[in-house]
Amino acid sequence: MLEHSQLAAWIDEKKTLCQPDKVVICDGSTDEYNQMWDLLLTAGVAIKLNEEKRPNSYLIRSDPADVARVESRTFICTETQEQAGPTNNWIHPDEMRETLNGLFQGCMRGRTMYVIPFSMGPVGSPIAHIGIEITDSPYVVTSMHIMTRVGQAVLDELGTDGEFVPCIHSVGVPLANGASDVPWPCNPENLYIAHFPTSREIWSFGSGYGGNALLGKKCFALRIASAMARDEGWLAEHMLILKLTNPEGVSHYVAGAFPSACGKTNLAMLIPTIPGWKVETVGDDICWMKFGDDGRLYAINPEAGFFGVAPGTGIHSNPNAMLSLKENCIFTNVAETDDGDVWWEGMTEEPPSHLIDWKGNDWTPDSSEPAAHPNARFTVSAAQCPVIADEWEDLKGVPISAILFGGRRATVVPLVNEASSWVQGTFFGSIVSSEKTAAAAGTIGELRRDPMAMLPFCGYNMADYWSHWLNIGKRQGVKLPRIYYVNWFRKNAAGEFLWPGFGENSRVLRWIFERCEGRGDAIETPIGNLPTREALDFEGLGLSDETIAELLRVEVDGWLAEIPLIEEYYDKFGDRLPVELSQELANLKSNLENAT
Ligand code: O2Y
Ligand code: MN
Repeated sequence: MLEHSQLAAWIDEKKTLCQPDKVVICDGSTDEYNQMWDLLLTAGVAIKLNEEKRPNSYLIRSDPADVARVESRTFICTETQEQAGPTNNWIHPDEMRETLNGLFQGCMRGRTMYVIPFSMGPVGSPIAHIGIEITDSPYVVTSMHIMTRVGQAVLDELGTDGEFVPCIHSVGVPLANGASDVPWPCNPENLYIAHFPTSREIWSFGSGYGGNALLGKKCFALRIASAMARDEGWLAEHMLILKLTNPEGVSHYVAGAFPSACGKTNLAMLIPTIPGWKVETVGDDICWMKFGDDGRLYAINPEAGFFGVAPGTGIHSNPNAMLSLKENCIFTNVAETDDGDVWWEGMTEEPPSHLIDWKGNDWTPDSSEPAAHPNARFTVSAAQCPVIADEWEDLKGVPISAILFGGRRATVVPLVNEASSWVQGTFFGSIVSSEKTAAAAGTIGELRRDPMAMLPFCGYNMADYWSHWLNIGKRQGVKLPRIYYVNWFRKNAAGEFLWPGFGENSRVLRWIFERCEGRGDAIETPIGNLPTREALDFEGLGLSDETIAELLRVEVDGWLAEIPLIEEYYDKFGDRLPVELSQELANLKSNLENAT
């Protein structure tokens, strides 16, 4: 019996719309988790992995047509197109509601409607928020168990009239008159991932995969939460959160926004190479920050698990992720080994001699296709990470000292650059870009602007989002984090990386730590504050003087060539572009011109 009348009415309304055979209110228990796996095993979509090798873990193979987030079918439904902005797909809310009501009509016939009460963030935290996801996918139920906090504690926290974000999801394949099911039902021809920022609702139809279906993650914790944060004066960001501790035991918390394929999870779990320093993980993907009474920004990781990309994750690239994956995991679209375990490209140097690939076919190293899908995922509780910070579930959050923005740039952007103000830091975030890799559509090396790594995740006009960042900086009596633009991916003329990356990134983190402590030398340059040669520890890296100079160089010509590209990008936002950002761009230009 639900005590929250608005919630009960919403569930009733959706039951009438979707016409499921039955309704289950999820309690988040282990029994419920196991029941879902029994269903998925019987449906033939899941495989229980070898208990000796990978206890309590499962492999799932999705339909090959349903393997990733689909940005082209992701919509922000605001009253006007301008409110959604030039970087989002827009459909008017009335039109979208009509379409969705048509699609959802009877869409759960022959299925069970699961109602998942979930908290994004530790239950009871003033930074956390609650959602209710309705879904007809048992796979979504299992994943939500790991990725969020599910169950009665959430309903208790909601009480009789607490606020929740209603999220409704269907795979979009009703089973009429006892029709038989397929292992992974989905409806890619009718795909919609729709967000209504004004009424704070999410509707998702046609996909059972990842960010399309686990609505707490990108849909709620970023797209809807970014609009909530704008209205309520906080920040919902696509950022990792790490705790950095020096040999004396002093700690600072750092948040970092990086576009995909820039090693965000690896950085969140980094093992420092510099003696005595320690990195611990608070979160690997999303960060919610609200002001504390002391004027500092306090952050929580709203998620409870990691939904990490498997290919490329190995004992050398990310030992802590691999250690997290010992047991109690879900693997999606990875390959299966002959002894009932999992494998993916990059897990070991040598591939096994035989595998079953992500599509269920025999695979050998001679096969022309990868064994695991490039977007294959692991799902695991964050609590299993060997370097999870003790305070990762603190209700009050952790105080953020520094924010990093980063992209993948072979040229122009130096190893690290400190903003001299919040406004300049916001400018840095607004111009974040990455070179396209072979994995992305488009010309290799072409720049994709991904402001604050939020391009696919900002729930409203990006220019208004920048204004919100600037407004955060205008608040009285606040002590804001310092902002840094980092680039681990600079290359020389021969196309070789100049910086070793991985654990060596701790050397850059150390300089940032020292700057937060009021130490660490920097020189003011036309582009920001760069570390002096002596302030960064290059000891033992074997880098030549030329390489070090190149990593810390102000590439004046490269920056000057970039100015018109930034101008062109900013032009997209018309008069909504905050004047502070065009002013920063103008300052940068004149600083560079004066330097020539
Ligand atoms: O393809 C998906 O649904 C996953 S996307 C994803 C998952 C975990 C963390 N980040 C992302 C992302 O796209 O940024
Ligand atoms: Mn992400």
